Amino acid sequence: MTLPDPLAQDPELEAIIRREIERQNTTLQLIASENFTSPAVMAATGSVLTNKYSEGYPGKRYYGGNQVIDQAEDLARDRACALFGADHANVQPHSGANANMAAYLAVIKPGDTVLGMRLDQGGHLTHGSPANASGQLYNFVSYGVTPSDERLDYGQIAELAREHRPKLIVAGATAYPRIIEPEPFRRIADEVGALFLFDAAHIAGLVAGGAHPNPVPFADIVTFTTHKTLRGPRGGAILCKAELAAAIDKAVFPGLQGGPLEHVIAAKAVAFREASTPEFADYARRIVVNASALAEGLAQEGLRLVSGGTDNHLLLVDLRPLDAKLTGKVAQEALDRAGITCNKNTIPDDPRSPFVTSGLRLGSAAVTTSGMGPAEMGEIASLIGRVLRTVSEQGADADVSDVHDEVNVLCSKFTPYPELA
Ligand code: DSN
Repeated sequence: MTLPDPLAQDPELEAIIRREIERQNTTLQLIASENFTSPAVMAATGSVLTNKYSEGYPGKRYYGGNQVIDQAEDLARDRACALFGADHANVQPHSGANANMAAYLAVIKPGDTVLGMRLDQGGHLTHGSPANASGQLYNFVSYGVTPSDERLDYGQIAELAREHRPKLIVAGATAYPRIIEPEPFRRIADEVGALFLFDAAHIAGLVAGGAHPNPVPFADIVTFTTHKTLRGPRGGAILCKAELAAAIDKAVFPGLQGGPLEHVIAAKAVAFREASTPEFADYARRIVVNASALAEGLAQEGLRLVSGGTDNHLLLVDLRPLDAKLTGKVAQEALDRAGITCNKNTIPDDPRSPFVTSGLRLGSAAVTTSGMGPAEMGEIASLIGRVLRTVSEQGADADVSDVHDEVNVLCSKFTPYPELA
């Protein structure tokens, strides 16, 4: 695959895109919410479907000329339903955040009580953070992980639900390395008469590949993103029970969004098809194997894994056992200089602010896509250990170029887009 010729007429932008291809091809991508999507997904995203206005839904559009677009959106909806075993799919949300806000708009009213996981315990902004519209519009009551094992305690969540009688219970996380069991949430929701929303943004690919329990049979609504472990285009989607279909669709459009991005919806259809193959199931399994291998390697480097390890694609690393003064911010910047891309992250009950943090969040989805396995995870753990020890001993601006050279060699053997290089 080559870049489209017309881009050559805009050398300024072409150079920027080439620099980003080079960055993705030559450095390690360990951000837990990122992946390398396929050329087919990128081709659909870059297609003429971007030209069409199609407010509404297949068969019920506000503008003419949607007879072909309808087929693409129907294909995406049908494939999403088949992949996850859902009654209904809305594939129009531009992002996971929009999917969550649309779900709230569909089933609760401003001021209603909702139970969700606190952001600094692993939840998401849209799970009631005061900085987000969700926290401003709704009365979120938060649960977190236990101080003892840093895992969800379904008994504690049940107690909170009994005390606060929420209208909606939200499960799901952006920084929780363990399996989230949908079944106990369903039981709690039934006991207090709440609806149950599972935010599967991070784990949608693991669910599709059979490497994480599927929340669809248990939840009233499942929201997810299509670009993380699912490896599709950047975007969101909502699955729901048949009886909520009309409310969900109305909430997405006209409730929250305008014209859908039909080129992205077509790319979602491509990704749903890719995710339904045996190769993808094997990919999902390898993501989990690689995350475990990375966790083991990092523990050997003297780092502490929040909750002691991982069951999914992500790891939360507590830097303090290696160096109590080393912050996530300094670690992220030093790793960036070494060609290792990840993000600083609060760990449960972190004494530092979200801009500084005591931890790092790492994920294995992208490096697994590029073909790496457990041996490379061991190598990456040792490279990370070297960078962190260097900054710990020599200061935040320490030279880590020797590690960068080794990262380049490793990436030259596992290049995600060799055809674009
Ligand atoms: N930005 C996403 C993540 O990294 O988990 C959450 O929205």
